[in-house]
Amino acid sequence: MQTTKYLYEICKNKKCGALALIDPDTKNDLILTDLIDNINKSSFDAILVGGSLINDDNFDKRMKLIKSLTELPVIIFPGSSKQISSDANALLFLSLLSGRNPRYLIGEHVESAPIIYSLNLETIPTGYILLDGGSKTSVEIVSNTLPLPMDRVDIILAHALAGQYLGNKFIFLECGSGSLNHVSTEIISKLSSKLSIPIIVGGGIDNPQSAKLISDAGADFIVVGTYIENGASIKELSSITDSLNV
Ligand code: 1GP
Repeated sequence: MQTTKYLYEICKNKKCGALALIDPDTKNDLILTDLIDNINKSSFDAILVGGSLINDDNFDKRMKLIKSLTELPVIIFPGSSKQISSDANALLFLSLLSGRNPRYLIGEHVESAPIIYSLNLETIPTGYILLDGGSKTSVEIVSNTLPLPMDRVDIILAHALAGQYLGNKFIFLECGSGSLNHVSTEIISKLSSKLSIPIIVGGGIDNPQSAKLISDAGADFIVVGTYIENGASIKELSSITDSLNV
């Protein structure tokens, strides 16, 4: 099954799905094996792989390893056009809509398109909106763009609607890895009442209470990264994924 279709099926059948995020550059292979094992046993629906600062050799090598360790779909969440691998099931084709840096609106896309074509890799067009989660994140620094303030729901909604009208299949609301605050429930419920495409919410989600609030507000997927990488147990991770659908 195509990965986009698989994700849309989850939106139809679950209140909220769960995506695990692995940054493949910052750890050795032994830790990576343990992390994937925890993810496999904690009811996640897919694994995102990517990061803002990854060197190319490691990316390909670690993608292969991750793919060999899981039955879950593995989706590239690219920090740049260099992060492409034929081992992935699909790639989020991200447009950084909250910024005005042409490199992340079209530049990286043009550079990666011929490679994606030659690998016959499935792309998932995704409008990516960076929000101010209270700490300066790698995405903000590396992309040289400013996050949108979380109290400007009208502006955030305008960006999300523009993303939908441009043909994106998902809107990804991002507070950044390890952010102090996760996306507010006010933003999620406003956007979910206006958009007709699913919403992915990531950044700073590290407990079942927050995950449930985000799910109740109308998110279609949450993303958990730092909590997994900090060594959360299967029990702790399952308490998050379980809380999404009650
Ligand atoms: C970052 O949204 C993801 O791009 C996940 O954030 O690492 O804070 O879980 P965390």
